[in-house]
This record gives sequence, structure tokens and C-alpha cells, in this order.
Amino acid sequence: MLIRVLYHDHCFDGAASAAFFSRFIAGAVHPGAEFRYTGMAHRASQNFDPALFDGDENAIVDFKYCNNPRLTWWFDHHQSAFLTPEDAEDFRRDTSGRKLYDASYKSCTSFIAAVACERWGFRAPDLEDLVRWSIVIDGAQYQDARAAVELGSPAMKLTLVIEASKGSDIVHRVIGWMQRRTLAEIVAEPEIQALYAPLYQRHLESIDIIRGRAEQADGVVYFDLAGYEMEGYNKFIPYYLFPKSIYTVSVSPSSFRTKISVGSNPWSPEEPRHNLASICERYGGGGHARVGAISFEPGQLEKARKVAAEIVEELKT
Ligand SMILES: [Mn+2]
Repeated sequence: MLIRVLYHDHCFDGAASAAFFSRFIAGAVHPGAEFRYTGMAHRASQNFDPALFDGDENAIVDFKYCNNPRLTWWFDHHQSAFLTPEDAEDFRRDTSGRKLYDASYKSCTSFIAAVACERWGFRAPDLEDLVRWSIVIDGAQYQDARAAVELGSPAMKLTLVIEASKGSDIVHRVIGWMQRRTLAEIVAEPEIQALYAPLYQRHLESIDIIRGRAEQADGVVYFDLAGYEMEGYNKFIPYYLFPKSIYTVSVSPSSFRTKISVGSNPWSPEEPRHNLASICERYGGGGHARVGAISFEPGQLEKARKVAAEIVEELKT
């Protein structure tokens, strides 16, 4: 029995969701199953290649729904969960009980853990720490911006490696380790240590780069990272640098997309009034109420800058 798991790549909650889901399936549904992982990234031209669904069972976790009859499991908690009305309709018609959606969960990992326990009686007490950290990281539940940027805990160090490493190989190994080992043990792996040291250096540089490029007006921080190949920057840096800001809008080009990120300050003195997923959906993107993103084709820097400027104006009001 081969289980294909499509997960949100370069995201702590995406990796933790894939890990928890695998433990759940092996523990409660298909003992002895073999798991293969495919990291998914948001792109401008989004569609699922049918060849992705090559398992006896095929799952998507922490990523958009796909209207493909070979999809047998789906767990997501993003406000923007459907690419098309047909996808949403297909989901509504599902009677398998294995396609599950709840945007009230702060992390997809905690959603999978709750459903696995309630409906299948599956528990994994040794993964409680993993679940707890998925909520902290995906739900931005840090005490302050300093805790989010200074990377004191093993979970934060691992997040840096997951978010900033190139390719999916290391994330796949992390998904394997997350099923059986503590976060501290994973971070102590020589392979993770070797990746972490230069990425941490880059993280420190990125704070200076953002400091040099960011401007703040009326509570909105804006910067673009054209020329820096720095898409995986820590999204709390702007609030570390501008503690009184409410929103951040950034443009970051990479090889496979030009990305606009829109975020809100979790420690803002003022409660954000805009739903960022809804704003991003208007431009073909999506996300959560407090953080969203839009992907344009590679090379569409000017278009992305124009849209970003519109969003900055909207958020200032
Ligand atoms: Mn998530």
C-alpha cells in the first residue's frame, strides 16, 4: 500500500501535517503502508498535474483542494482552500468523510490531530510537542517579535531550515524524523546543523537588508527584495524593526514566481481591520485572515509592484 502525501512545502505546519498524517494513517488505517511525499508551492498558474496522484491512496494536507477522483484524503485550514467553484462543489458533494476542512484551526497539524482522535480514536502523545509548536508557528502565537526573530527554540531553528532550504529533499527527511523524534533531536542532526549555520547567517543579513529597504507609512511597512533571491525571509522581521506597524506588504521575486506577501503584526497595538486572504483573493492569491500572498509569473516584477502599491493604499485606510 503506497500513500502519496502532497503537503505545503517549506512550511513548518506543512511538514508537521505530513508527519502527523502519516503516523495517523499507519497507526489507525493502513498499518505497514509506505509513504511518499510531494511538496506543493503556490504558483501563478495553479493546477494539479494528475500524475501527482500516483498512490493507492492520495492525500493533500495544509494545501488547496483538488477536484481529482484519485484524491482520497484532504485536510486544510486556509480560508482560501478552493481554486475554483467546481473544486468547492466537488468537496461539498464528498461523502467519504475523509476530506476535511476547518478554517478555525490555527494549524493544520492540530486539525488532523483533533479529527484523528475524535473520529478514529487515534492518539500520538509523543507528538504533542510537534502539534503545540505547529500552532505557535502557523498561528504566530509568539510572545513578541523578538521571540519570533531570534530563533531561540529548536522549533524555530528547524523552521528556518524548512523555510529557507532549497528543494524538498531535506524537508522530506524532516517529515520522516518528525514522526519519531523530538524537535531538539532533529535540530541536532549533523545534516540540519550544516544547513542551519549558513542560513542563520543569511537570516541575520536579511534583517539588515529589510531594514535598509523598508519604508513605513500610516502603519504599513513596504519593501521589495528584487535582486536578493530572498523569498524565504522570516515574516516577523518587519514587526521586529517596526513594532508599531500594523501591516507589511512585500514583493519578492524567485525563479518560479514573483510573490507578494501581505501580513499583519501579531503584536500590533491596534487590531487589524482588513481580511488579508480576501484582499489577496481579489488578485488571484489567498491565505488566512491575518496573512496572505499572491503569486505572479516569474519576471512580472512591475505588475507585482503595481498591485502591491494598491494593497498598501487600501491597508492605510
Ligand atoms: Mn498551515
